[in-house]
Amino acid sequence: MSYFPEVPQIKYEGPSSKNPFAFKHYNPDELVDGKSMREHLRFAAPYWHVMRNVLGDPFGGGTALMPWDDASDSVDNALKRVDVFAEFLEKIDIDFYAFHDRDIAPELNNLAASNDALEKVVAKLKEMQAATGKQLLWGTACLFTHPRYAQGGGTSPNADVFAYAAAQVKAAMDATKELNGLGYTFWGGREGYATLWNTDMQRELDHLAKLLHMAVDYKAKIGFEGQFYIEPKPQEPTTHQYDSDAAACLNFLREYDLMDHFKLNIETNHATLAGHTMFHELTVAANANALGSVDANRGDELIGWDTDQFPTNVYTNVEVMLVILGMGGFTTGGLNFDAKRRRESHEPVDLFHAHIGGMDAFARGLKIAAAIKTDGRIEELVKARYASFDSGIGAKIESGEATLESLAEYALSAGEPALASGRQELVENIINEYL
Ligand code: XLS
Ligand code: NI
Ligand code: NI
Repeated sequence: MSYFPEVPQIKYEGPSSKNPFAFKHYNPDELVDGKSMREHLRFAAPYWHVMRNVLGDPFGGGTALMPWDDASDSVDNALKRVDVFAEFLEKIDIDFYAFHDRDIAPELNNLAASNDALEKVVAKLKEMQAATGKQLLWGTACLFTHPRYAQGGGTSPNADVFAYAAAQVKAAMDATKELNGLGYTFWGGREGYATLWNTDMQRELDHLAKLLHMAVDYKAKIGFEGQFYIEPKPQEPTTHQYDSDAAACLNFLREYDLMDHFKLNIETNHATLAGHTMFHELTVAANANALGSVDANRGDELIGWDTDQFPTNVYTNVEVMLVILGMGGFTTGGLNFDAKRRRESHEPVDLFHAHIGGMDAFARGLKIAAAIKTDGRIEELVKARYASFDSGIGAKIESGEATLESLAEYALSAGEPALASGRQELVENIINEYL
């Protein structure tokens, strides 16, 4: 039984191919910088967008055609989706996936029933993994959809809600461990606030840290070896999300003594919502040795929300891959397409067009980033900009030998500093040689 009968196995056909169901640039076994593209890019498909996103927007309901789905909350329906997802992963040739507990299994009338449903679907996912070799990049708990989480999960003013959230995190961690997940993500769904007039910010942050410490303890207790991630986002759904950007997350992790246990999962559209480039957010995380994984998507310059579009901007992908190559590649993480089709692209085949586009655009990003690295001219330019710190007074500043007094004395005799050009346009020209 095929759920995508009109879609063949997607294979690499090269840049001259006009076949919409073929990769033009993603050639999984091709070596780039000594590693296959498959190993570099570690693509993952998110269950929530591929299997559960009906493509609604604030002004209208879902449009997505899902002929396999009876739209019910039954466990049977959930189990059937696993078969559909497996066919999707196989045909598109994506090795990893990610999920929220409530994407894969329904939320039922009470927690025990929901936990039970989750276990049943996890058992089926385990079979699917064994049969296909697919791997779980990360799991997570959905602490934002149900009305009980309207005022937060770990930051809810209601202790019973906190307890419910903790129970869900526990079950989702159990599920992730059972599936040998390589990671577990905390995206602060509604961990933030709308107005400070009704909010005790300090107390909420303390509670969030408590929840994360409980997760760290439980992780050790059950022997789950996956990597924990925090995923920054500045707003949406709340006005002020606590995990607003990479720097805020790092500060939170340091303040609450969690730095050893977490890395960051950086999402492109969240970076732009925070008023940063993805390049900036990745660099902040990588500098702290805390860049773990990527939610690869993009926003729309003209719409100010998390549009979660497919990452087809090659320029951005070059920047992403430069940072990833610079840190020596992913370890537990990968490129998770936290992206959905436009509401107008409602046919099942559009799932394939969407992912083919993202994979090809990232394959180009990887190849161009590797070429720019090998070329070395940009690296040289950057090095040259800081050359005055390599010796003399600059070296003394970096080594800590210099003091305000010694520098004041130096500046008096050295005269007015002579600046060299930043050469931004030259750098941009070199990048465009490769695009
Ligand atoms: C929402 C987030 C979410 C996380 C997983 O904006 O991107 O999808 O990745 O909870
Ligand atoms: Ni995300
Ligand atoms: Ni997002």
